[in-house]
Amino acid sequence: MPDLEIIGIPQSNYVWTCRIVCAEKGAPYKLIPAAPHSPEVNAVHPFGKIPVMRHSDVTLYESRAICAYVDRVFDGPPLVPAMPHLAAQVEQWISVINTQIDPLLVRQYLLGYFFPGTPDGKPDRTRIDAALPQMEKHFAMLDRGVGKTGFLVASAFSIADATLVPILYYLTKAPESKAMMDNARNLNAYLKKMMERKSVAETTPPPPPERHN
Ligand SMILES: N[C@@H](CCC(=O)N[C@@H](CS)C(=O)NCC(=O)O)C(=O)O
Repeated sequence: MPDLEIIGIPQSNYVWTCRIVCAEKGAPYKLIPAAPHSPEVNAVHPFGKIPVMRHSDVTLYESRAICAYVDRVFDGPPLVPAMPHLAAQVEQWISVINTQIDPLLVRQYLLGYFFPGTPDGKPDRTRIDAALPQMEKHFAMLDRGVGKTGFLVASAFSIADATLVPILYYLTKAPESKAMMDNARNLNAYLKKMMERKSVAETTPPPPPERHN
């Protein structure tokens, strides 16, 4: 029985990121599918967010910290390059994904479809429509980012790719973002290739229902 536990429901983009990293490293782990703010999660994360991690007497929260820990503790290919400027680029991507991409594309736009919180359960058009004008810029930046090598940093898979791929996958499940993905040639090819990667394919959660206007 592996003593590494990744705690959080598998549909969460950040739980998926951690699982991709475990798979890349060949790190055996147990997935405990706990919801945000459940007792298992609250015991570790001060704000009740998923994922959290337990490994022997080490507990961690925040996907970035969990991925860094798994990368350093387990064998397998390094998921942050050794060269300082490339390692810094990985950090730069993770930071911009966490502070710009995820808040707009996931929390505001996608959750406006999948967890709208509207009285009738219909998509929250106000929230979605407010996100749309800024989204083109995000897609253009990401399309440029993967255009050169097919990876976010240098020519190898890194924690930055593990952080981006789940978000891109979910963006293909809502109409406007799917159209933007279809128009972003590099990003489209990148996602297709990443979805075929063993670590991604074997951790992909069951698909959410497609959402329409
Ligand atoms: N910065 C955190 C973000 C984690 C996060 O936002 N998780 C979501 C699920 S994808 C969550 O727990 N949401 C519930 C909430 O915010 O209350 C990380 O990288 O782990």
